[in-house]
Amino acid sequence: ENNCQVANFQVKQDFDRTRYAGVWYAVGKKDPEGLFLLDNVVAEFKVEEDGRMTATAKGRVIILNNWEMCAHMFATFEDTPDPAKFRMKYWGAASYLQTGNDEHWVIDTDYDNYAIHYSCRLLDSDGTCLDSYSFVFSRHPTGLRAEDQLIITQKKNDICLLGKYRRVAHNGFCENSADLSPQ
Ligand code: AZE
Repeated sequence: ENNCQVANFQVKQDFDRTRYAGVWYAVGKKDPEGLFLLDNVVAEFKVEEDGRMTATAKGRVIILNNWEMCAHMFATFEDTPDPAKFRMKYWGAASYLQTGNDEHWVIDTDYDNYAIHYSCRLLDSDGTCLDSYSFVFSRHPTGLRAEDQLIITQKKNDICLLGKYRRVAHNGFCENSADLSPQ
């Protein structure tokens, strides 16, 4: 029992960033407050030559004035004493996209099929989280295998977000839409 204290949330033991690298399709998400990636979210993690983790991500967003577009995002990760906990600095290919510095915790992954990530943006004075987001990732755009769904449900419960996720659709928006941003 962790009483929803963020400090007590368990993360992946002996996290291996090399095995985590590659493409992940978001299949579920719990949104934070404010603007966020809507759907068609695909992330690609890399380990650079100096060992640091980086990522790119794409996803459909609607920004001011109801402008729908595919956001092309970049991220660098700062290591912490826990190998599964990072600080993620991120920015958009275009200046009107979001920039930020968020926690990036890998709660669980088997590296080959599923991963569940967690980020608390605002900690309450009682140690619970006031504003969080989380992605369930799959190596397969079609979704999670039945055997992985049970694990993910358990992990959602462990991080006090059970029932707060939505399915993330993949309909090719970020492949078919002209992405006018550089790179
Ligand atoms: C994440 C993991 C891979 C790298 C990045 C991720 C998060 C990106 C965002 C982007 C928000 C963009 C908005 C634009 C208007 C977690 C998928 C960068 C949170 C809201």
